[in-house]
Amino acid sequence: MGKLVLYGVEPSPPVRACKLTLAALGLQYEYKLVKLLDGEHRSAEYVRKNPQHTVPMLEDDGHYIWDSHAIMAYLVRRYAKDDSLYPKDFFKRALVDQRLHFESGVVFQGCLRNIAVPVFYKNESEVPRAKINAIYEAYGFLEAFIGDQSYLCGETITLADFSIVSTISSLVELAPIDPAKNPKLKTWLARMSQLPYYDQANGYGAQMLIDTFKEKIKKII
Ligand code: GSF
Repeated sequence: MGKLVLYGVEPSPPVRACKLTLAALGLQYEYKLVKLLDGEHRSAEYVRKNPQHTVPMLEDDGHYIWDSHAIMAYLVRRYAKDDSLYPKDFFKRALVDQRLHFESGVVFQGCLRNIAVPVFYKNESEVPRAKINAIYEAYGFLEAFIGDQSYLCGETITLADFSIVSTISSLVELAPIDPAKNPKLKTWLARMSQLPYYDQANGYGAQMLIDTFKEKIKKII
């Protein structure tokens, strides 16, 4: 096994999803902080490795892999002792994949980035109500996905849980989960936060992002 290096920054949800996966797998890795605000991710050296200049990025044995979902799936395929986090069974894997794509398109891009980009990069301090409503719509979908299960894809934890908790835990201040409307989502989030490695891998970074949102967002319009 080569030395694993994760490039990232704490508040980033997809970085935290990778940290959860690495912790769940018990893998040792070096963590390299990429100072996004100083533009480190746009340096010639970083762009040579990842032309999309995003974090997270994983380095393994001279290979560079980015997009959290690709990184998490790679880590399980390569290093996990069993396939429980990302089952080989066709139907079980299709379900995990559906949730991972849901995180990528609907939750991360459609909810979180849609709010964060104007706030962080254009200094906007007002968020249109429609963007908050999009979060509640996503909560509704997740409520249905969880159903009577303990986790998003059944009774055992999968990569889908790590991916989706990274974003949802960052949105709960902007859109508090109403236990009357989304009881299953609320219980699932509480269950996830009980993981022994949760705070270190996700909780602290989520709070950092929440604090920045609080500081910059003055009003929902
Ligand atoms: C998202 C990566 C991303 O946008 C994934 O890895 O899951 N779908 C991808 N990362 C942001 C940081 S953040 O918002 O989490 C990033 O790297 N932005 C800097 C840039 O230049 O895009």
